[in-house]
Amino acid sequence: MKLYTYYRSQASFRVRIALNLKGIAREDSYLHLEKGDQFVAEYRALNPQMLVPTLIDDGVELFQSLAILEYLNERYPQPPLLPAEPEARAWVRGLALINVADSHPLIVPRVRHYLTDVLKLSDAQRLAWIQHWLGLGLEAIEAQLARHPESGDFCHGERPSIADICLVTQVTPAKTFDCPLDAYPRIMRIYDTCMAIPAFSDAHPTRQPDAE
Ligand SMILES: N[C@@H](CCC(=O)N[C@@H](CS)C(=O)NCC(=O)O)C(=O)O
Repeated sequence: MKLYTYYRSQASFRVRIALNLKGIAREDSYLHLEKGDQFVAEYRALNPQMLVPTLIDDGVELFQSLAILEYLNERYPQPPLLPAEPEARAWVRGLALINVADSHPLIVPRVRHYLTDVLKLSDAQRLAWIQHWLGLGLEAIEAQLARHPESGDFCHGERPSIADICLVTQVTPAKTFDCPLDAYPRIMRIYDTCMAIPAFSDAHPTRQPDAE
């Protein structure tokens, strides 16, 4: 498998975790998003949205991290990244989407650049934007965990799922952008449990060969 990735990309981080959990080896191809590698014609032909990650499996081009996680889970079922029961699967997917669909899209590089370059926000205003949207996502995840009896060391049950992968990619930028985290004890317990697992810690941005 070949993964087009950038060390700081949270969407790439999700896919790196899933591949590690499944024990699938990969070759990484590094794109430097701040230098515009995603816009070169060769990559655009592969991923017209010009975003990372892209995963190539047996000639199949896969895009959008959550779709890639679902693909990996269907194609390589062990260990499972979703619970068995439909209700629990829906809950896990819902929790993941708080990060993937509602929080992370508001803080990606292209949005941050638009805030600064087009709307001329100051650094302080831009940071307030990032902290605001990350904070709302954290609040929602913490509230869902509080009312979910099956949450504990992981979001659901006794093993990591897609929800845990996406919880980790909510917390990591929150740490980078100095969001207060004291109000989220459930999230931080799960984050610490996950980061003690090599499949998660080896996938962390700081552990990638292209990290700066
Ligand atoms: N929803 C997409 C998000 C992909 C995405 O926005 N990736 C970011 C890095 S995390 C990117 O490539 N950004 C380039 C840019 O914003 O110009 C996914 O989950 O794969």
